[in-house]
Amino acid sequence: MKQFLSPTDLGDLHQAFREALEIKNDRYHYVEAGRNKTLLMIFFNNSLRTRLSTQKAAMNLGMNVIVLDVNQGAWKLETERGVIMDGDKSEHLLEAIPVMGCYCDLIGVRSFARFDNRADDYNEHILQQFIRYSGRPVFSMESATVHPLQAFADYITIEEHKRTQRPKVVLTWAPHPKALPQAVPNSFAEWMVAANYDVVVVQPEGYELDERFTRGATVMYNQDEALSGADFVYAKNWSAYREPNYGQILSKDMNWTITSQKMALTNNAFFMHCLPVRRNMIVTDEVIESPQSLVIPEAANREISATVVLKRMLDALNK
Ligand code: AN0
Ligand code: CP
Repeated sequence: MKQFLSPTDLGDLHQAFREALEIKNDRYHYVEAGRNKTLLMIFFNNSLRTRLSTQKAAMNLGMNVIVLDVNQGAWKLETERGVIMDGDKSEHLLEAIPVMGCYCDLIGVRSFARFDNRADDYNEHILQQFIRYSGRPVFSMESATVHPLQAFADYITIEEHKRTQRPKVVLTWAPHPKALPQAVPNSFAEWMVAANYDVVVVQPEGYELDERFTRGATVMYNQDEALSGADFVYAKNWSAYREPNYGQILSKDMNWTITSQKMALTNNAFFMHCLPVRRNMIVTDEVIESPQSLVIPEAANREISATVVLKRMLDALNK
């Protein structure tokens, strides 16, 4: 596996789930796979889970790890070609990327959508430059439009907890004070459809996601109706995708917060969120603290999804 952006990079998801369980039972089983190999993790944005779980995964595989927070300690990077660099940016990404590639074997990149220009974000302008110029296999640690390590961990979590073969999985928008990317909901919808679950995406008017990610899901606007009979409720905020409102907040309607009353509409559903979560905006204290809440098992599975992905990438390197 030379890159990791979407479920198709993994191939058969059932096989990937079996590998995940194998690693969960014996997480150091492949500790020789990464000997004398170096993972470079590059963060353009903050992170708690991705940073820790991906580093832990690399350590499970015996890798060396270098972490770079681009905005803390590195030179400020220009990302556009053709710019006269007379401002505060000392280095261009076009030199920085191949240099970074010299010191490692695999590269993980976190670079959120910037919301300046939808086409740049949806072309994965930053990540694609890493793929093109680093000379190394690259994986997304949440890039502009996708967060596959999260969606893979969510898929593992649902497989572990589902009570029927084909559960109803509802992805619902919820309110948040700041504009957030669509990466998490895009990947979640894409992976849940790929897993062949009964997938519903529900959001207020104007918050429809890119259809490339929701194709195969039922798109709805009435949250109560969507939640009816749900086996899993995945709450997440995102900003508008559609033009001319790309990246904007259109609603902060607190009627979309996941409460115990909302959960009572479901089939005793599990509650999920990728974290970090704002309590009593996205979800009430009561729901997130309830026995139905899977937020911690999901986070724990980030180590597992990352171990499977890094192992696959190491296998490709060692071939
Ligand atoms: C980010 C987002 O919504 O994409 C990261 C989630 C994993 N969340 C925030 O910035 C709060
Ligand atoms: N869920 C997730 O990716 O969290 P972080 O932003 O803390 O890495």
